[in-house]
Amino acid sequence: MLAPSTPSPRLQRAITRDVSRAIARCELTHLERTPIDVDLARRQHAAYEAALERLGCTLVRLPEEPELPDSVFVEDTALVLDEVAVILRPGAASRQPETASVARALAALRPLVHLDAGTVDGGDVLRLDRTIYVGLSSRSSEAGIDSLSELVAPHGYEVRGVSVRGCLHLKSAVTEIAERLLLFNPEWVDAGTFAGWEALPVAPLEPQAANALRLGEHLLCQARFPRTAAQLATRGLRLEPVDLSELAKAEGALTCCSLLVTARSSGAETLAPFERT
Ligand code: CIR
Repeated sequence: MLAPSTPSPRLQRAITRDVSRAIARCELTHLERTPIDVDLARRQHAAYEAALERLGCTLVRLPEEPELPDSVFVEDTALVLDEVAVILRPGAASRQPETASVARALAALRPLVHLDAGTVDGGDVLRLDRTIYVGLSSRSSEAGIDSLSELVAPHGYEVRGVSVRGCLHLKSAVTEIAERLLLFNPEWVDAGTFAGWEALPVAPLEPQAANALRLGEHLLCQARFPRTAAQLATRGLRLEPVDLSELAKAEGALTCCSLLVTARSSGAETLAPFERT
């Protein structure tokens, strides 16, 4: 059980989607296929959603997509910035139909633009201030990065490609965990890429621990990586362990199961009332 927590300072919505009954047919790149217990995956996913709610998010829950095995991993379909939401083109063809329903949900919250060349998975996108780093992975292409760059440059963002190795996405290798602080796996990405940011390495026995989800002062981390959690605790981070071990068999982690949409202090979107779907 998570301890009661104060909400994140800025209200935000979290778009999520139920685990597909077809998840056994998910894309796999670095893992062997093993049986996935759909009911357990759904229970764990529900606990993840509950943690998001406890920490101040209002959920926008999209209905299950029975024919789209990886559709629970909504992060890969879009990049949400304060100014605009970019509807991406996932690198796996089986995942490209996932974007339509996410675009419909985002249309109420942000102006939309669409990647129109190449491919980019949201899991490859790490925004740090006004720089958007994109992993040069098997899913995200140079053409996609160029297209993204054209779409966000008018809003003052610079896009940079980043080499990654040995993992699915850039955010498998590195995530932002606190103010000017990153968590990373030195085997998969070079921390020197992120000038001006302190980078903590994961525990060597926990290579997949670098994917954590920052929610204001709180950090959702994966319960199955206690060594890394112990290191993070020494930094005074407010950890919220979550168990998504069943979705890990589909190469999913924490950031990939939600799209966070921060309420803007100005603009068309209003803070209340939040709709619940
Ligand atoms: C895939 O290979 O596309 C899915 N099985 C896993 C996607 C995980 N997404 C993410 O980390 N952003």
